[in-house]
Amino acid sequence: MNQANTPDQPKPIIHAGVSRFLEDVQKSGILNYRSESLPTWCPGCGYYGITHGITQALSELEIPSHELVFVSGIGCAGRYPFFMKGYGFHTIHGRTLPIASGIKMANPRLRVIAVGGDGDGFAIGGGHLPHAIRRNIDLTYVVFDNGIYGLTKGQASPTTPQGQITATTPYGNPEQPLNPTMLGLSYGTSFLATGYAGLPHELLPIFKAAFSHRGFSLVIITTPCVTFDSVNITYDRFRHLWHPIPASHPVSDIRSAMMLAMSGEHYYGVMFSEDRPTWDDRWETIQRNARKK
Ligand SMILES: Cc1ncc(C[n+]2csc(CCOP(=O)(O)OP(=O)(O)O)c2C)c(N)n1
Ligand code: SF4
Repeated sequence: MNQANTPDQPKPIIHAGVSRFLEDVQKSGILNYRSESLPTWCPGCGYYGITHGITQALSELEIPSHELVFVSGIGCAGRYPFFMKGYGFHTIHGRTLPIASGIKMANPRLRVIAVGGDGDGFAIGGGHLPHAIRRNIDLTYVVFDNGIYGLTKGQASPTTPQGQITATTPYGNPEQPLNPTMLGLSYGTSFLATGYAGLPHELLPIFKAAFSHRGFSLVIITTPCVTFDSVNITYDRFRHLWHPIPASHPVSDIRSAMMLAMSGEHYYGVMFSEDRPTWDDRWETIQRNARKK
């Protein structure tokens, strides 16, 4: 029997609170930035919180989805472009930033958002970060930092703490982890913000600031991998560890930003921001000078 011939099925009962929540989600406009494909991430993965923050910011800034390009490498985070409305490019492992840079250089009118895991960005792709930063290409790079390789089932990554037991370090990780925030600041990024996926509402101002910044904006979001990490970045452990960046922090002062980055505390917010010519600005100047000769 096909569906058209089946007798009317009873409608599912939706609790009034849930129904109100669904209405609010519809009204918020965030679904305008989500594709038809539902995310395949594990229930409870921090990536849902990050997606909420990004879509909220895009919606509040009223960025049309046809101007957006989401670029990713490989990993659970790499699946991101499938779940978003806009152009998408799921590239190869670690090559997120060269592809994203090329897209922006070829069509500066596009808004390019590159995303990837800590493995994609700091291990195999680690050599590309300083160059995207020093060019100050006008794009946003969001690192979903869960301190582990999620897609390949829980191997140690460049941000796994020393001593942590993982699939590749059964007797404890012998290596010292990177400090991604210090890395971005010392390479000279013109914008750096940090956040925590377990505080999704706090991500809204962070992404709004990043998407509004002219130049390279690096956003590092700490996020739980609920399937392969039960000891380090867990909702229980991180619940009370996060503080907003103090309002008195001078955001264009690199030394103060570095002090925050080295403090060992978990801060969320915009840590550093400075207006500088972008790659496009310099390219225009070169073209003008070349025409004069
Ligand atoms: C050249 C290459 N080397 C290794 C892999 C296997 N691989 C796929 S994803 C991945 C790491 C994923 O970890 P991360 O980037 O942190 O993203 P997550 O899955 O945690 O979101 C690795 C090693 C690959 N696909 N290609
Ligand atoms: S394996 Fe980890 S990072 Fe990947 S979807 Fe599941 S919880 Fe998220």
